[in-house]
Amino acid sequence: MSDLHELEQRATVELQACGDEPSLRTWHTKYFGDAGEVKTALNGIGKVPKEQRAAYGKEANRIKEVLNAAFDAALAAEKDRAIERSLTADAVDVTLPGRTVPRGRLHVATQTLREIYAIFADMGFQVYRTREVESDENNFELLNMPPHHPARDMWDTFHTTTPGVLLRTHTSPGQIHVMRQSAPNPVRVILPGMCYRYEQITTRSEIMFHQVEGLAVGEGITMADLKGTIQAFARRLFGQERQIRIRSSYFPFTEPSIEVDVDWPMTDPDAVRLTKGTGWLEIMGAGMVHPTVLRNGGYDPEKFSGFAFGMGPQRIAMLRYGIDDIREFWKNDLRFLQQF
Ligand code: FA5
Repeated sequence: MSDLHELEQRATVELQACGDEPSLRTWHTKYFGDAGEVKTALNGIGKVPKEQRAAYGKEANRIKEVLNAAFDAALAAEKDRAIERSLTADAVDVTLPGRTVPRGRLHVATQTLREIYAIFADMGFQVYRTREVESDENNFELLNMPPHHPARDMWDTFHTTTPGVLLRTHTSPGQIHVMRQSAPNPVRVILPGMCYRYEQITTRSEIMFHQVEGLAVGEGITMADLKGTIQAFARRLFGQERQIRIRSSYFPFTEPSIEVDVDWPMTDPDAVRLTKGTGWLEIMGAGMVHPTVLRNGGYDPEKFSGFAFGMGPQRIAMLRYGIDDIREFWKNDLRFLQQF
C-alpha cells in the first residue's frame, strides 16, 4: 500500500513539472506504457498477501483513474497554452487591408463566340466540336477538292511531318464528321473552333483565327432556309437597323455558293478603312451543300439537301467594336483586353 501511495505522489509531482506536450507524453509512457509503473503495480497484485488483495486492487485502480484524469486535464491545458502561444507569437494584424485579386474576364473572342452560340442555340442548333489537326482527305478531298484542285490555293496551311496530316484551314471538315455520325438522320449543328492558314498576316487576316461553321441537313431544306437563318442571326447580333447583303460566290463544297456582307454606316469614321470604301463587310461564306459532299457524308442527295456556312468571329468582333487590327486578338496586351 505504501508503495502505491509513493507512486501516486511521485507521479503527481512529476506531472505537474511537465512544461510541454513532449514531456507529458514521456510521463504517460513512464506510468501508463506497456511496461509502465501503474501497469506493473496492477500486475503485482498476485504477490500481495491474500487478505490485502481486495484493498490493494481497489486502491491501485483508484490511483490509475486519478492519474489518468490528471494526465488528460494537463494535456488539454497544455494544448490551450500552445494555441495561446502561437496566437501571440504569429499575431495577424486583422486591421491590414486585404490584397485585391485582379479580376479576370473572358477574352473578347470568347465573348463573341458565346453570343454566337446563344443565338444559334435559340434556333435549335447544337454545338459540335471537331479536331484542329485534320487529314488532307477531310479538309479537302471529301469537300470536293481532289489533289491539284485549283481551289486549294485559297487555303494553304501548315503541314505536319506525317504525310496527309495538316492543321485545318477551315471548320468545314467538321461537316464530314457530323454527317458520317448522323446519317441518315437530319442534323442542325454549329462547329466552332480554331483554323490555321499559311498566309500573309495583315490587319484583317491572321494565321490562326476562329471560325463557326453551320450545317443543316434534312429533307426539303432550301436556299430560303439558309437566307432566313442568316438574316435572323444577323438581326440578333447586329440589331434591327443593320442590313445584310448576299452575293453569289464560289466554294467547291457548296452549290450555289454565296457570301454575306453586313452594312457598315459610312458615317462611321472607321467605315472606309474597314470596308475598303464599299460600306459592306464580309462576315461569312455559305451555300447549299454540294451533292458530292452530301454523298461523302452518307446522305442520298436525291432525298436530302442541306445548307452550310462558315463565319469568322474575329471579323465580327472587329465590326462590332471597331477593332482596327486583327493582330490585337492574340497579343495579350491587357490595355486591349480590358476594354471588353
Ligand atoms: C471558308 O473558309 C469556307 N469554309 C466557308 C464556308 C463554309 C463556305 C461552309 C460555304 C459553306 P473563307 O476562306 O472565306 O471560307 O473564310 C470564311 C470566313 O472566315 C471569312 O469570311 C472570315 O470571316 C474568316 N477568315 C478567313 N480567313 C481569315 C483569316 N486569315 N483571319 C481571320 N479571319 C479569317
